[in-house]
Amino acid sequence: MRFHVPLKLSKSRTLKITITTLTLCTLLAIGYNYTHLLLPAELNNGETPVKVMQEPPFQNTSKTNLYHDKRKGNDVLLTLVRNTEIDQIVKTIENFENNFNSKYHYDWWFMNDEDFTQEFQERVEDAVSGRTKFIKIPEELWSYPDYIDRKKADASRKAYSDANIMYGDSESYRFMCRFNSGMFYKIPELENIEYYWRIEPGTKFNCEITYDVFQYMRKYNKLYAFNMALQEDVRTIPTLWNATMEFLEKNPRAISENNLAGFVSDDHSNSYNLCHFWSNFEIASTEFFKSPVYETYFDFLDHKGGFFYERWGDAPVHTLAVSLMLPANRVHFVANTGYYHKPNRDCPPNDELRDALHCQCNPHNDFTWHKYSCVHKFFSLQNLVRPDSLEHISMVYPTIFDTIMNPKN
Ligand SMILES: Nc1nc2c(ncn2[C@@H]2O[C@H](COP(=O)(O)OP(=O)(O)O)[C@@H](O)[C@H]2O)c(=O)[nH]1
Ligand SMILES: [Mg+2]
Repeated sequence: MRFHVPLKLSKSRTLKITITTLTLCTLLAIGYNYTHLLLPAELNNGETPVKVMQEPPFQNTSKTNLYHDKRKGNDVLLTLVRNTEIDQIVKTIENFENNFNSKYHYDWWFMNDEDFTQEFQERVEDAVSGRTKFIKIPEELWSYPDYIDRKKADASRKAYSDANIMYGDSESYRFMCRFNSGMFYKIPELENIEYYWRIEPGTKFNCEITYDVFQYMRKYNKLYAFNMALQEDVRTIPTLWNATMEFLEKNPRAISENNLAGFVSDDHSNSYNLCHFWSNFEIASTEFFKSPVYETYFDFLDHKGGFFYERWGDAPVHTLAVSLMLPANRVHFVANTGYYHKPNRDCPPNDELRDALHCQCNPHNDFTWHKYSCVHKFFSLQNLVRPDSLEHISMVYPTIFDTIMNPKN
């Protein structure tokens, strides 16, 4: 079954929706907190500070501050990891501390579906310059919902395994993808967390990150940040696009104006082009995921059963939501980090830029601007200048340019 949902709203339809929405909003505004609305107001592209808005997108309603420094938000580095991945995570922490966190000392929280061992906790605590927290995931966030037909799920894993699809036979991989899609922010410990930066064991950052990305996102009103983007194996998500179109047909208000629909579809929403933000690197506001629009979307997908009957990944699920349900200018591309997650690497192609960021990587191995990468689509779609040289960065990201030229020690 095909669904044709106009992902870019027509002018007359936009006008009708605007008038209806304005009327409704006026009525609802009295006594209704702004933070309860579906999605926040939008801004112009680029480095537009929050202060130009009439109201901040989300208010910090949390009573407790995580950090003594009140300028900081309740932001944490966040890692889902197994005890067996201790060596990989310690290496990643050391690398990330060198290139970012030794300047900012953010807390680093770890999540696991099992208890963390004493050894794991001690080695990790020694490596992190901020504080650490070790969280055992509640079982209800890492298991089958009762509407899933377990026999059908078993049969699907067998078929995926026979077809030699990566992680095809793995039950835990499916729990992990569902957890990362719509569960992690429901962990009670994360209730007051504003932005998180997801970091996986085994990943590397081979360039210096010269600015506080959390504060940058807050200042410029960004809700989601990515670094690499590529195409998904279609066999893992055969029905995800149609399920998403069906959801949007039932919930047209979930579609954002000025969205990134062109990032995920090349044929006016007939099909998914498989581009997704590679979510092993992800910085985002939990408020986006906690918003009614995302929650309704996740719940709809969860009832479809594709996390278990297929092998839906959290990357395409997050990407479809971000691309269709947020204005494009809420999305930030974190450039030039020298990021590595097997098998792809980022490495700034420009010599001057690589030197300025003390990158330790080979530009010939760069995937970010490779033709198979989806990153160029994000830029061409919006007619944005690529941040691929110092000159370009100074034009489009002047505050980031300043931090490169005057690095914090
Ligand atoms: N605690 C725990 N973490 C897991 C499990 N499976 C995957 N992860 C974590 O989830 C993230 C993604 O898994 P990974 O194996 O890297 O998948 P890939 O990046 O898609 O190849 C990593 O941070 C893993 O450490 C699991 O069964 N338990
Ligand atoms: Mg991984």
